[in-house]
Amino acid sequence: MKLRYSSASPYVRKVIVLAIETGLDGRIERVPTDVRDPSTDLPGDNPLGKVPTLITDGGEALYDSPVICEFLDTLHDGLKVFPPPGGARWTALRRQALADGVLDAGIARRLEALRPEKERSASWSAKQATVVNRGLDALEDEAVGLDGPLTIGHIAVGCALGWLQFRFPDDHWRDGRPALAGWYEVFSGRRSMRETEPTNPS
Ligand SMILES: N[C@@H](CCC(=O)N[C@@H](CS)C(=O)NCC(=O)O)C(=O)O
Repeated sequence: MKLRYSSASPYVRKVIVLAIETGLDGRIERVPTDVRDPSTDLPGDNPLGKVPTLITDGGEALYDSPVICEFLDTLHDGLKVFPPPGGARWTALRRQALADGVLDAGIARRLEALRPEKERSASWSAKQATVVNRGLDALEDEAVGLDGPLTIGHIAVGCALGWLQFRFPDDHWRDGRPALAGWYEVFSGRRSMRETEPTNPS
């Protein structure tokens, strides 16, 4: 399998963390992909032009990160990070949606800040910041419940928090969220998280 990736993408990080946790990492060749390069051939694999995109051994291109993660989870015999149908599954999927939604808003805010100053919208940026903060507050409220077996929800939350720390260090997401900060302190010590710290693409 081939994974088209960027070293800064939190969605890519979800896939690689899952692959490390489930012992699949050695089966995935990582293909660096610059999504901002106008000449990239990425749209040939993914018309949305986004990473992560996984090319399976059968040659099928899969996206986006929730789909890739669920596919990879079918390829190993260990503890599944997508629980079987039932309450635990919906909680895990909802947490993934919440964490991915925090990222979507955070990335929208970052892209807005990268536009030429006269094209930026302060109200749009403020709206995205509100979404991020509401999402983080919701995660703080349920942080105690994050103890328990590893699921895709945990992986997504960990990657979202790590990305916020990477891109918005001055926002101090931990402030006022002691339970979430405590959970992340432990979670970010996992080998899969330590080996996938975000970096700016070279
Ligand atoms: N919902 C997608 C989001 C993927 C995404 O937005 N990836 C970003 C990198 S962090 C990207 O490739 N952006 C390129 C673009 O939008 O042009 C997922 O979960 O995989």
